[in-house]
Amino acid sequence: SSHDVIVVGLGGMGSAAVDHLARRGLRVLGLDRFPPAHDQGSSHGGSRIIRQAYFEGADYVPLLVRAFELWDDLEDRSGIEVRHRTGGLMIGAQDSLAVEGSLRSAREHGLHHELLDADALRRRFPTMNPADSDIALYEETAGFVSPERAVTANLAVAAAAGAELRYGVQVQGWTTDAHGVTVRTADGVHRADRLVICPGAWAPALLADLGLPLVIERVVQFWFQPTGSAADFDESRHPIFIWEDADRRQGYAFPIHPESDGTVKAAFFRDGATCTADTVDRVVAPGEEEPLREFLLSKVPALPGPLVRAKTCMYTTTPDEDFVIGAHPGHDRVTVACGFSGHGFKFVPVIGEILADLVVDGVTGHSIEMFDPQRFSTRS
Ligand code: PYC
Repeated sequence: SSHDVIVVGLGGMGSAAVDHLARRGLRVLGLDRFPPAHDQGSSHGGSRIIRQAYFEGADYVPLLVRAFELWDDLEDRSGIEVRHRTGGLMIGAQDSLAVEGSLRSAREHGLHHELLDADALRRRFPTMNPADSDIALYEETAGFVSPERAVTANLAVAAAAGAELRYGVQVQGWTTDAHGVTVRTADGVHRADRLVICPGAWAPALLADLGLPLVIERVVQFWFQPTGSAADFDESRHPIFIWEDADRRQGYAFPIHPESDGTVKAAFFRDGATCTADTVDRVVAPGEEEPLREFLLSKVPALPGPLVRAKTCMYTTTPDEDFVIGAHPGHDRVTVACGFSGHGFKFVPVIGEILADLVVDGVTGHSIEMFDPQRFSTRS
């Protein structure tokens, strides 16, 4: 066949996969049902947090260290600015997951960080109104990336390295045989030696045979105009933050930046309503922002001013909130990456590297045991 590998899905993960595969000299065909850097999946909205003191688990830290190197490398190779270094705050009670987990990761991996008590937090970041019992871990290298710019950069360098990228092509199904893979689309059939599936929220359809216990969540991102001075929320002085309350709800926000139109983006992390990618209600109802507004009002009082915009996005969440990456258990020519559970985008370039390792070498030097696609069916 004319291609070594077909990559289905060119969102965050698939766009990184076509980049890393094309760089290694493979003849790559990338397919997506939407235009480049579209807003129908999970890789849009102008900003995604990046951080290394990872409260979700210290095992993620080596991947994050590599991802940060690769974000810089992507900027260098593409000439497209993707990364904003704003610093980041994980805030909550001493025993909150946000604080305790990030501190554990920072200490275990020797990551540079500062601990701020409530007074120090108020002094240093005057927009913040913590309870006296709140503390914060500050990480200077944290910040955010633009998902649209990241996807655009990945696709540009992949195309420059020879990848053939097709958009507006819906994949209807795929099969494998002794000689290769066949991908059926509305436009016809494509053959290759191998297949990489990065389906995002379409995983239940494109990977139905895996029987993964995924929940697709509808999450809403809200853009507020601060009531306080816009300068106080500018990325030059305001960090990203994730703030956990006594009910373990986590709200997060990004500072104002040149592409945010004077607004601060904020949302709740996780706890979206269950949906499917094809039937998700993309209309945001009047008043949907009220729980978030109330959450933010006590914590960053000048943040939630007039609501300027709101937009839905989707998470593809696994029971343990760890990713699904590896060989398809029933098809050795097929590699899958999905289930990023609302915290995957910061890993995008290292996932591309891992997928290229798996396709080209059959193994990767990165630790991916915890992402085993078969872990949910293994009886212990
Ligand atoms: O992964 O940092 C993250 C994140 C924040 C909100 C949603 N995901």
